[in-house]
Amino acid sequence: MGIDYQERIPNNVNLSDDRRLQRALEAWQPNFLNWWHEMGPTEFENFEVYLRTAVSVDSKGWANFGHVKMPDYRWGIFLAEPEADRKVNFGEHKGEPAWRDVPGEYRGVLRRLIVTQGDTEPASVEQQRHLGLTAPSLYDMRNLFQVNVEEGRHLWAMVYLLHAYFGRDGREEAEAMLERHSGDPDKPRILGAFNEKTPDWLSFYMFTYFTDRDGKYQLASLAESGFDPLSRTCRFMLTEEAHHMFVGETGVGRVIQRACEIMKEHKTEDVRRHGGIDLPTIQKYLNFHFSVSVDLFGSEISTNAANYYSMGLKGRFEETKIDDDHILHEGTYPLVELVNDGFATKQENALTAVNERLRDDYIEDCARGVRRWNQIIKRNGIDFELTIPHRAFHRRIGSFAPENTGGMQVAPDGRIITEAEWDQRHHEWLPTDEDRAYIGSLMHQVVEPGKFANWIAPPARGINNQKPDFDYVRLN
Ligand code: BYC
Repeated sequence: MGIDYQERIPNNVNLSDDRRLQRALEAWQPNFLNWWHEMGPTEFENFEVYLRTAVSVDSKGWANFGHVKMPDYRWGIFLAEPEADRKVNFGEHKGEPAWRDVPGEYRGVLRRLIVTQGDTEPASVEQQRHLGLTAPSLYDMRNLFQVNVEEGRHLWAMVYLLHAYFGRDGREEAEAMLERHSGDPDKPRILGAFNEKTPDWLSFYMFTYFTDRDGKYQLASLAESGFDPLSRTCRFMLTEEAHHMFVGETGVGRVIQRACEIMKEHKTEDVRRHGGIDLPTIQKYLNFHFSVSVDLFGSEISTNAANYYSMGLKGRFEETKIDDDHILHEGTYPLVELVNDGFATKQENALTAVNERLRDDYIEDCARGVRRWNQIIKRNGIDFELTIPHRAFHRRIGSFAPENTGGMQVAPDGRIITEAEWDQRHHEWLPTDEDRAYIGSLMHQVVEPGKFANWIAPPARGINNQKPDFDYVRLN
């Protein structure tokens, strides 16, 4: 009897007609499920979770809500609808018809970009795999699992491209994505931030605010790609990414709200004494997650990035809305650099500076949400402001990484400091072991419907307009 592919793997890529792709995916799927069982939220496999599942890309199909056990979630393959007569919109091939197949001369580079993107998706599931055990409410637990299954789906999206367009080496890369693991000393994930731990819920909210936002900007740049299947895949992924950033922004916002309530109620700044998370600790977590996430944009001056652009494979954020020649042989872009004991802005070749331009777009977006967090503090009548640290603070990649600054370090306010001052004061700026232990001590699972841990305020509204005491996860 034939398998109903539409039922098992919802898709809009005509999977049921493509025998070669079916065989490749059928071979990969059991390995994916094994990986999910071993490296995903293992303890929660048997519980029903109120998940949103995409079964098609139209407005009705992409948000179907219902209680599902996570291993039964239908990881589908969806590409945004094709645009008629789409062209390559930038680089040396500008104006040529967009590619429906992999341009032979760019095969290796394109595969590498897809693998780097794909590698982050299972990495984040691995990083978050134990958080269900300490969820501050059923609402939050459900959001965590929604994020997890969608990151799994994003892995499927990249694996689809590898299987459908890259033959044998694509299949090998798809396997390797299940073999590297976050933080594994021998086979780590490719990018730095995806080997960091996400041990507690404050880290999770910061991760979904700052690191998923890198995902938004990277996916948006890949959505400009001249390789049309990649563009269409990323466009659909972006619709899901928005929810992840919502979880981050509202999550941090609720922790801030609760800190303010405790400060007002007890007329004190000692929020910890009353079991909340104090604003200075939130600032330290923000500093950490912002700095590891800005590293994800690569070096300020990058010939890799220039090549991706000239080849027409990875564009800039909202490429077609930018008013220039989209070839960038001549334009310049302002770049902040370290000179002697201060910063100066230098005009760089716009083509080699595309990473920095994307980082600038990202930082501006990050700052908007931080302003909204500050509004919460202000509305509560409290005199405190969260700030985004200077872009050169605590960097490991690019021109501000210590190996490229001759040992000079940068404080969050942009002051250049010696290594000795850094050693003395970094505990004021980044979470210490003690801070992490305190946050860890607050992490206890709350599973009574409608109840929330003491350190976080309830959300303004439920998912899909559900009532506050809705059973988002059925734990029995
Ligand atoms: N960590 O010219 P450079 C997401 C390497 S997040 C470690 O500076 P390039 C998500 C680089 O590979 C979005 N290594 O950088 C979020 C290169 O290595 P080789 C993920 C790094 O290549 C939350 C060398 O340093 N998607 O979706 O211009 C949850 C010099 O390279 C790092 C993408 O990233 C680092 N941070 O740019 C779930 C898009 N940075 O050549 C999901 C695809 C650089 O010396 N990736 N290196 O061996 C890219 O476009 C580029 O690879 C990067 C780096 C922007 C990441």
